[in-house]
Amino acid sequence: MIDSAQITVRAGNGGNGVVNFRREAFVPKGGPAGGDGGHGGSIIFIASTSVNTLLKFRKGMVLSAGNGEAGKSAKKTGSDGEDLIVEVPTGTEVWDISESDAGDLIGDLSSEGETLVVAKGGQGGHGNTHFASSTNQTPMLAEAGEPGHERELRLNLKLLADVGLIGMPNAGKSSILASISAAKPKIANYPFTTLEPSLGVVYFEHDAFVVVDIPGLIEGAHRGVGLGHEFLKHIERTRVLAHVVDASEDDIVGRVRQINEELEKFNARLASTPQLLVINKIDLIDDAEWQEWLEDELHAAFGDDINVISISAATREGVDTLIAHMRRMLLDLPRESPEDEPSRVSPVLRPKPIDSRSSVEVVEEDVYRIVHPRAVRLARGSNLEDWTTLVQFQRRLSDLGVTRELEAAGVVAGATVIVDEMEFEWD
Ligand SMILES: Nc1nc2c(ncn2[C@@H]2O[C@H](COP(=O)(O)OP(=O)(O)OP(=O)(O)O)[C@@H](O)[C@H]2O)c(=O)[nH]1
Ligand SMILES: [Mg+2]
Repeated sequence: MIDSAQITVRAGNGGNGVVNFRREAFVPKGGPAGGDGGHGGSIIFIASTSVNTLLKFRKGMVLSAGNGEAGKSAKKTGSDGEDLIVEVPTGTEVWDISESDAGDLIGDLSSEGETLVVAKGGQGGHGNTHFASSTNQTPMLAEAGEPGHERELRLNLKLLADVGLIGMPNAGKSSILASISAAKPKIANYPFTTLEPSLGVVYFEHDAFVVVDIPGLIEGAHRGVGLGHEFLKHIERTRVLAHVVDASEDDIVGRVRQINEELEKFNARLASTPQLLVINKIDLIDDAEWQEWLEDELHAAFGDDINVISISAATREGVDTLIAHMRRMLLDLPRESPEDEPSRVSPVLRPKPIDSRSSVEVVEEDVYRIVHPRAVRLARGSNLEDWTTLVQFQRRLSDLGVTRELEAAGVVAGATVIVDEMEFEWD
């Protein structure tokens, strides 16, 4: 089963660079002193085995990181926006679905502690100190911060079950799953009601674990008799097996043994998975001494250290104890050793470079738009209404190679040039 969530991630914008001059007595404008904007915070996912599901990512949720602060006077850089670090369950796949429903896989957080930058914060804009030169001691230009990266994500988590419910058909495995989780598996009084595995999340004391219910097993299941074989693989990686037996059947010891032989034949490792023996349907037994008698039988057959618990999925008798018992067994077991795989930091995913695109668009005859990202930020961060600033901006366009592109696109004196929300006449 796949747990899935769709969210929006919005990294912080870079802070604007500012235009500022040193104040000196008798000097109308001292040297440029406008500081740079701080960088926007990024959104970083970190894989954690202490989170089991994607439930906390509600539909339509927007995760955002802090914006960078604007630059200050005296060449002071604004402070950076705070990163947002979000724990996701180990095993989470991250898909970018901003452009298509199918999406692009941008990362797979498969080992504990692995991180992935899912939205990169915008760079802070340059303050006017950066635009000073030997010929220009009063730079009027400053750059706006780069917008933070925003994208739509789909998270997928292949739920790895912690506990597998096994046993003969009709023992009540699906009834147990339904009584301990919100799962709604089909339940009926005939064998092979369950045709494919279903999973449920069990909550217990601020914690959660995942239980899988598989079709019933019968003799020969390891060879593919019944439905068994195909589904035994679903419990190969569970850490605990809850072996369910119907209390009202005869020869309980023989039944338990038979299922264990099937497991052993399929995969020896399954036979050594810690087991909890669950005697279900005790509401059908009205003999007061029966339970004690059965436990003695089971201990005699399988040794004193087997775990046995008697319950009724129908009346819920013993069900809470069953949950606590499963949890205790899981706590006592080591996790699949994540230490084997050293945690690694994934490459930072940057917004797709727009460089490959042209810096100039022809809007209509004699109207051009500059889309060069740095030029746009410069226009946004400076006051182009001011004539001196505009002249400096045009000089800058030439340095950035934008003028050449405008000319190649056919711009002539008198044409309208648009940049960001500003329009001016080309001369
Ligand atoms: N009296 C009683 N009946 C139960 C109890 N638990 C389950 N049953 C009944 O036993 C029958 C089988 O239950 P399921 O939960 O479908 O059994 P299963 O082990 O999932 O069966 P398969 O999917 O066919 O392998 C149903 O009629 C249930 O209502 C119980 O504690 N007491
Ligand atoms: Mg079932």
